[in-house]
Amino acid sequence: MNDALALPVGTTLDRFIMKKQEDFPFATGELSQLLRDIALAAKIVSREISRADQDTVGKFGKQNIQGEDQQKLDVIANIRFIRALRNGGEVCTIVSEEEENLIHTGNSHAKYIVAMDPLDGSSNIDVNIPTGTIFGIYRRLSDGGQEGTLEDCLQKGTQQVAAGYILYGASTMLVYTTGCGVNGFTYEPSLGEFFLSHPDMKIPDRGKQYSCNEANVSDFPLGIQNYLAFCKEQKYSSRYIGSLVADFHRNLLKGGIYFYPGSSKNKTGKLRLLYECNPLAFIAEQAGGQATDGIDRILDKEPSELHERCPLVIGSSEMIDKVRKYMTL
Ligand code: P6P
Repeated sequence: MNDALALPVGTTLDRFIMKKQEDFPFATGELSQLLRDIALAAKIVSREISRADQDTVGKFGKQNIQGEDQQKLDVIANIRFIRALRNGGEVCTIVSEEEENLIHTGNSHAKYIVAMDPLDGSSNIDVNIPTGTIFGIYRRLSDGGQEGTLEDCLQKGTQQVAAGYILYGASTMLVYTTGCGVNGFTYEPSLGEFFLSHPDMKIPDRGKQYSCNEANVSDFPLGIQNYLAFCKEQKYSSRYIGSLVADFHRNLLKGGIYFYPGSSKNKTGKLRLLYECNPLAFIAEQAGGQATDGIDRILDKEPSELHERCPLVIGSSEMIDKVRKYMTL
């Protein structure tokens, strides 16, 4: 029984974190503090996004490791999360989409690693479309007293101790799991607090919505093309915002499937395993859904590089099973 059901809607995030910590007698409070640090950065980034003036909107003028134009808010969000995690003291090393190499915080005795996409979908900011932060949290494998290692950061998704996302939408929401279900919190800017609004979130086993960029359909694997044809035969609705966190969140609430498959041009697709696929896969599974590369479970994948990409099919369990059938015909 998830004890979130014991906590009423309206419980603050801080109270919720403390309550959950009580369930773990040996908890030291470090993960609780780390979650608070993430929530703090989320509040600051939410304010920056809603402000969106000439200092924050538009291109930064450089490209990130992915060769993508950095938006000013990409850089701002990256700095804000790194600063919050460094000052919070619970994280020794960070993997960020915006940084080619590992970021060592100086907290050499801290036991956690964070892999994050500080602001996914940032090219949508200028047109006021929702964006999101995605994060996964791991325990370091190396001994304390030194910088985190590459091995610490290249752990399988099953090793995540927590994962979540912040959706900067009509309202700002923080959704996370520590492996005991998924809970959603809505931010009230006038009070500066996140409040429990979606306790014990479960994704419906099936839905009638699919999210993909159909412009690429001719490059999709045949199995995916056939599944897409099936969706149209079933008269499902196409819903593609172009912002992964927003599409994922809608499918989590209503049921549905998002897929960014590999293609003939790009076998591993566009999304990154460490800080986009793994955290959302952990959440999807904790909510009763699935996440695969079309066939195999995302969380079982053995990362080999910090920024490696991976095809992603994620959402309602029965829909993911159907894709697997088409992919293995
Ligand atoms: P495309 C945003 O850049 C992102 O990483 C996801 O948020 C989004 O779902 C996808 O890429 C959109 O990619 O190729 O369809 O524009």
